[in-house]
Amino acid sequence: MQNQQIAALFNEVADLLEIQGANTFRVRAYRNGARTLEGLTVSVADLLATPGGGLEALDGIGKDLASKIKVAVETGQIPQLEELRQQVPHGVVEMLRISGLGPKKVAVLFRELGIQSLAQLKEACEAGKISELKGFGKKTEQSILEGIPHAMEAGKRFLISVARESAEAIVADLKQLPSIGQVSVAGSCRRCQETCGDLDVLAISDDSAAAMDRLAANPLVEKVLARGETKQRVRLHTGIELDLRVVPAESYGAAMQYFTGSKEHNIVIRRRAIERGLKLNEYGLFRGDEYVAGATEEEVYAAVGLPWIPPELRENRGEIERAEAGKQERLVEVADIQGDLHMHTTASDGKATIREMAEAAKARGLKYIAITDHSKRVSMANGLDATRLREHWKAIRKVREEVSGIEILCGIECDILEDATMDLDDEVLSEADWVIAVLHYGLKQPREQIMLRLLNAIRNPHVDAIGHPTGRMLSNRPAADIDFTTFFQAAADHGVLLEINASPERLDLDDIQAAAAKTHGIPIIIDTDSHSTNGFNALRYGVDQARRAGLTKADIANTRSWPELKRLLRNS
Ligand code: DGT
Ligand code: CA
Ligand code: CA
Repeated sequence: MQNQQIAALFNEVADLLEIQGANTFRVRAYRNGARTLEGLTVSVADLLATPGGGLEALDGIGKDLASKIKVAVETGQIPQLEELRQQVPHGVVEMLRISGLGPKKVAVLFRELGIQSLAQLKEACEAGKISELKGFGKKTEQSILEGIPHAMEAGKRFLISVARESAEAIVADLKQLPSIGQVSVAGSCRRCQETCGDLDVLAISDDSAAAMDRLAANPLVEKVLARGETKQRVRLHTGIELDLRVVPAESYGAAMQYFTGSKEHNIVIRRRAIERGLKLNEYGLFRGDEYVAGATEEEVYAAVGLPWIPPELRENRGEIERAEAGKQERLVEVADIQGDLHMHTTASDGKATIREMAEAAKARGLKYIAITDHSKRVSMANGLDATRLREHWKAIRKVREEVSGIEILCGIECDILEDATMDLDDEVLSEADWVIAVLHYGLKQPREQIMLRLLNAIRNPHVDAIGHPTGRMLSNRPAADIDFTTFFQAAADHGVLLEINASPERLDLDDIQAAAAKTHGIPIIIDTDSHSTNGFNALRYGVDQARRAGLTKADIANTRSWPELKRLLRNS
């Protein structure tokens, strides 16, 4: 079991306890533990394996949680959670995916109305039963009703961060087996999609039984759902299901190509094979009955007259035509990124100090960072007013003096308020090195008001970039209604940069929007929005999103040095 997975289980325990009305301190203990695990750079499994590894010494992890982590690493389970899951129906937990419905409200729906599923919740809303409950009201009822379709969709898929961590752990474990040659993840996970419906793993072996036994014994696996000659389907404790397919070496490339998808991409590739008198399937490329190729993806693509195409692009959105015309460009890579312009510290809702963030960024090879804590509107996150912000900047300048080898910018993540004004006035914004403007509240406003807010922010002479432009959260918050053509045109006209926020919950802009922004000539920044020193781990998800948008190093502003990036800004 990996950190993120255990953290997810702890969060689930906390949710379930809270739904049951348990003591707040108990609930908080699990949430704090989860947050600590999410923020760790080392794996808990390694900590446990090191004598005196110091799990208990970690912030938020006491004796009790430490022993639960140990059990989770060894068995893939938290026994208490299994019990709680028996007590609270799964459908009740699913209601938590609706934005605005926390465990306390869900508990009321469950206890007072006996609602046990999203479908029942929908019925109750439509019958007007929710608004009759104490603490709910008509507005809440309407907002719940609107959130149900999104919650139903989100439930079927898993965030890429969760999916990939599981997939990589399983691939690494299968690699240990001597009878396995190559093994790799395929499907949407290999294409670096934002979310995955299930995982697809391929392995070369002539002993498929050994491979399947090994997978079945993996502590991440909850249950074997089906097992055949060459294919096994399992469910992991996180809930995600995984297909393992065992193939012979001569089919590996063809199988990787086939099972990486997407279906839309594969249809065109297969058609190209047919046009060349070939037949392509997951076993290989054939002329009649004669095997022509299939051991590597490169030879499969070459046989249909194409260079190898990066998995991130395989959506049949023009990548095949570009590859054919020799117009494949080198996509941006994690190593190209020189700076990170969106992060938090203990001044607002971050876990680390300015200095800790700077040291961690430097250790990862970043050359500059902007500290962008929240502005005052975000009171829940201890947002800063002008006075506190100026104090904070003073502290940042001090750290800048003390830490060499990295540029530390005095920034701010400034809310664009519901009435389209900025949360901080121009005078204080004008003193910042870097201003990233964002929508946090009122995301459900009508398109006209959302656009007014975004356009006002873009026209504000002190705003350098718009962060997580749509405001969406993949698991529970739909995007704001944006007229993208107008938005991109305005950003391009005023020299405002746009962000791909790398947090796996956000990945905002998405691939299609980021590609559209590029056609307007807008430089994109990829930021981690780190709330701890481990937040920098998210960079790869942002880079993957940019790659799926077809973006190159030149398209990403923070692949430049800070002085060069500054030249892109209108205030330079
Ligand atoms: P997911 O799991 O919903 O996140 O998305 P994928 O892309 O991983 O889809 P999945 O797991 O159903 O199948 C993996 C890949 O296998 C898919 O991307 C393309 C290929 N594939 C599966 N079924 C078909 C099919 O009926 N026709 C074609 N051409 N390809 C298929
Ligand atoms: Ca899949
Ligand atoms: Ca699958």
